[in-house]
Amino acid sequence: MDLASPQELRPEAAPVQRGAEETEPVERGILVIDDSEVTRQEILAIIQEAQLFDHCYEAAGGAEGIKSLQHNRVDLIICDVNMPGIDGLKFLDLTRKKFKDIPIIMLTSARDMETKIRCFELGASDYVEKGSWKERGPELRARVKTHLELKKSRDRLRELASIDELTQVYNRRHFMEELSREFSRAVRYQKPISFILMDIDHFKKINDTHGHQVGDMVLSHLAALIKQALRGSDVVARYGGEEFAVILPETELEGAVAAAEKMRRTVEREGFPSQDGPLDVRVSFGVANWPRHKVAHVDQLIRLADDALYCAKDAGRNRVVVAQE
Ligand code: GH3
Ligand code: MG
Ligand code: MG
Repeated sequence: MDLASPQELRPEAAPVQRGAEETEPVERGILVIDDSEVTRQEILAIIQEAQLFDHCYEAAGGAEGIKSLQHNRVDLIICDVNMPGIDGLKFLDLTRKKFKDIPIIMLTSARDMETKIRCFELGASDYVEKGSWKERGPELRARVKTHLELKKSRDRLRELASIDELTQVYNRRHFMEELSREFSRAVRYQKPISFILMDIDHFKKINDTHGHQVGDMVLSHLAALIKQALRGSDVVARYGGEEFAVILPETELEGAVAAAEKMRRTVEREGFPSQDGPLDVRVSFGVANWPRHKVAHVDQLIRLADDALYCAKDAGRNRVVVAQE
């Protein structure tokens, strides 16, 4: 384990929740880190009894624990303090920044108050004193349950704060975070990434003719159509009033154009439900791709897609235009 580069830890390696309205149940995971195999098995037996997790991961030390975090979706960590190599305190120190959303319960020795306090200072959520697990089991289970519930509420709040209420896709603030993260990841791993910006054609007219409420319904219906037309790994957001944006990770320019074309056709074919009967809606698209478009910063990628969208409008709307190379 290369301790010199903790910034390389990638919490995003775990499956990221993409769709705003997540219908699939989330699979929960727990990681138990202890150098004693016997202790690990005892703890896992206690945890399994509560049936709170779908996956149990174990690690014999801090380094192995970090590796497990990078590869698995973990919702709670139980970590021993005293271990050879990267011990519990060092593990806290190395992981708290990148994995701050995951509660950690430390296993401490009974009378060492100083270490318990140090654990909290380093970001631990709680501790349980080591001892006979027959006695301590119910306490450990109760604490695990409480911290898992707290994490679920925090996850839910964060999810709500990142979603556009009307359309139930990500809001712009969250989208921008995702985009810079995905863009740096694409550059670091030399994988392509595509970006689509789209804007409803003559939306003002829909509002003026049918009223703002119908306009709102068109926006939410469109968001649902877009999501249906895309892959689960694509990230959809409401970028502005009647503008939407999509990140397509690991997608070449041709794939992104095909996706935009698919969305364009889907919208074109759809009668958007309204009190005045089905409405025709059209959308224009601008597409950009790294590395096809040699941009150094994510803002330039957005700018290119925006220029292409403008060209699509200029060329008569209801079309997909690729940014100039
Ligand atoms: P273009 O084809 O050039 O894009 O024309 P447009 O009419 O769509 O563009 P314009 O920018 O002139 O108008 C956008 C309209 O979108 C104006 C604004 O009132 C409306 N709009 C923005 N946000 C909302 C919203 O949340 N709900 C509703 N109903 N309308 C919105
Ligand atoms: Mg418009
Ligand atoms: Mg607009």
